[in-house]
Amino acid sequence: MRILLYNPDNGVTRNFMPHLWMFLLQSLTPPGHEVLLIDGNAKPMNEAEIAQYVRDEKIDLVGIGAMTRMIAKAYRIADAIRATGVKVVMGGPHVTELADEALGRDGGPRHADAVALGEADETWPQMVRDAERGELKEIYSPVDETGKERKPSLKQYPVIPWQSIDLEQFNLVPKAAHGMLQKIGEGWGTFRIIPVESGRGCPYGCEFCTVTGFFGDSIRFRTNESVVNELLLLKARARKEKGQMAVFFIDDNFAINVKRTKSLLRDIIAAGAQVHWVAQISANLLRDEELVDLIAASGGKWVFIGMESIDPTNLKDVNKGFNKPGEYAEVLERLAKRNVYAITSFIFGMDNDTVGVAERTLTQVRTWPPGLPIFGLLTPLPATPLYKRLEVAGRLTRPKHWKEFIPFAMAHTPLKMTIEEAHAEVKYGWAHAYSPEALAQAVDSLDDQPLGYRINIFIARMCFRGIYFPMMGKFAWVKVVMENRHTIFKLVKEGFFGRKARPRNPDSEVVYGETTSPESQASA
Ligand code: B12
Ligand code: SF4
Repeated sequence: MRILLYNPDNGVTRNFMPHLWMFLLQSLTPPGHEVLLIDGNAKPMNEAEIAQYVRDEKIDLVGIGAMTRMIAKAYRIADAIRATGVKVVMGGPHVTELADEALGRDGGPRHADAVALGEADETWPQMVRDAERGELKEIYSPVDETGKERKPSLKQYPVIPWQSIDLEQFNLVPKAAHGMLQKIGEGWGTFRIIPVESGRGCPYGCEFCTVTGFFGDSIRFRTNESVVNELLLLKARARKEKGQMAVFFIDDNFAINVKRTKSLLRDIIAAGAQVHWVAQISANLLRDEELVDLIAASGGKWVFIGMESIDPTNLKDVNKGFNKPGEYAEVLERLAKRNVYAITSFIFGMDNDTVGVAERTLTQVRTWPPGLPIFGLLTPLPATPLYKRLEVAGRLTRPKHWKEFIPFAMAHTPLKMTIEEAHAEVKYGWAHAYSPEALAQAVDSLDDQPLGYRINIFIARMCFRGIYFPMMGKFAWVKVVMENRHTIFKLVKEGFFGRKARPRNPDSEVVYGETTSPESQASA
């Protein structure tokens, strides 16, 4: 069969990174089939275009995966494909929770011929075989012989053939600059961020999160060797095509077992498998100095921290009381000392939030080392404890919010402000954290650092701004460049003429003998 795996676009940004599930299922497809991949974020297509593609390419089976926020688009695409007579199977967190919706068993229209519940590592090969024989069942669940749910072990993780996969659609370097940039240093002709998982599961059970329910509270890890080999493969490919490759460890909490994470990072260093990487780690686990040393030494550049709120009452309300706002600054300093920076994520619209929460949060953020703050709204995702609590309390204003996805819009009423006030807080957060003044301040606060660091944080901030303020077209970029022309001019001037020597911050350490040349930092 010719199988197409498709991920719909998120309707807001072009994703900076492809989705792992597509590569994983491609690698797990039984031999004898050809699998094509399309990520709508990199290759946008409307319903008519995808239907035409399916006809032109003579596709026999389509697999679609989507988070809740893209499910409406996923259903529209599925409908267009099914209208051509080709079968559609769906998987991912949303349809796992609401399989009846996808299968039209809830009174609504049917969008999928079959649904994979939960992790599909073991059920996907069966789905392919059944589809080939024309015997597709409606639901595939990962269960053992006795019918009990079984979470796949990651000990026998498939080798994803990164050396040969067509990654053209995921190159972040504009085509026009490709040739020229290939010649710079070790080569910048391509720059890709690749998702790699080292483990699955998180036992913390935060109220708004689907992870504990979906992946389970028992954590599973790949072997160190399998992760190290994957990194070596990626490094080799980057070298071969004179480009750069960074890795996003997509584990929900990369350091959930600190001992094991340290052992993995040590093995990465020992094998010379360091690439620049980013990972999600909760603040409580970053108290460990040795862990942070190893993060820096193994190539860690950015850590995503779900801070959620600076208010302990809010944190307790959403079962995230293990976050201690009092230690946020210390954690961020610990990272910054090793030139590792943080993407700090905040949620507004929590039950103890009142008007002014954005400014109160920013007041704290401004005292921290420069990072990438992001702001969202508390969203009741299906089947989460949060959804159930709000449903029981009759507080859901849009119980099926995913049917008509609106970015940055609440689906329930917070307790101490209105929905409109919560929206205004998010807008305030983004507008003030990413204003030209804030960007200039972030660059200036790294005055004792090499130029590469400062350019790095500036570019990262410009890109992150696009999460809230869409920057899809060329004009949007021209506007942002114009607004930030003073900072850009300053950085360019420094690049050409240098600057007066400034004392290096004695607190800023370089550990494990890692060099900090501007080039070595620019891809983080
Ligand atoms: C990496 C990641 C991202 C990346 C983007 C995605 C990417 N390019 O990889 C970033 C950081 C940008 C991101 C952002 C967001 N994310 Co996110 N993200 C993840 C994360 C941590 C890993 C995803 C992953 O690769 N998992 C590993 C793979 C193997 O698992 P999987 O995708 O579920 O696939 C398996 C099965 O689901 C199934 N499957 C999946 N698709 C298909 C398709 C078919 C046909 C079949 C048969 C099977 C199948 O088979 C796979 C193998 O078992 C997950 C949490 C998690 N651990 O999954 C959250 C998660 C997916 N994100 C989530 C959310 C909410 C978001 C945000 C909306 C957060 C926010 N408020 O802004 C944003 C929005 C994204 C956007 N703008 O598009 C939620 C989604 C919940 C839901 N019901 O939709 C998750 C589950 C985390 C959570 N807190 O609950 N995210
Ligand atoms: S720590 Fe992160 S992944 Fe774990 S339950 Fe909480 S939000 Fe979800």
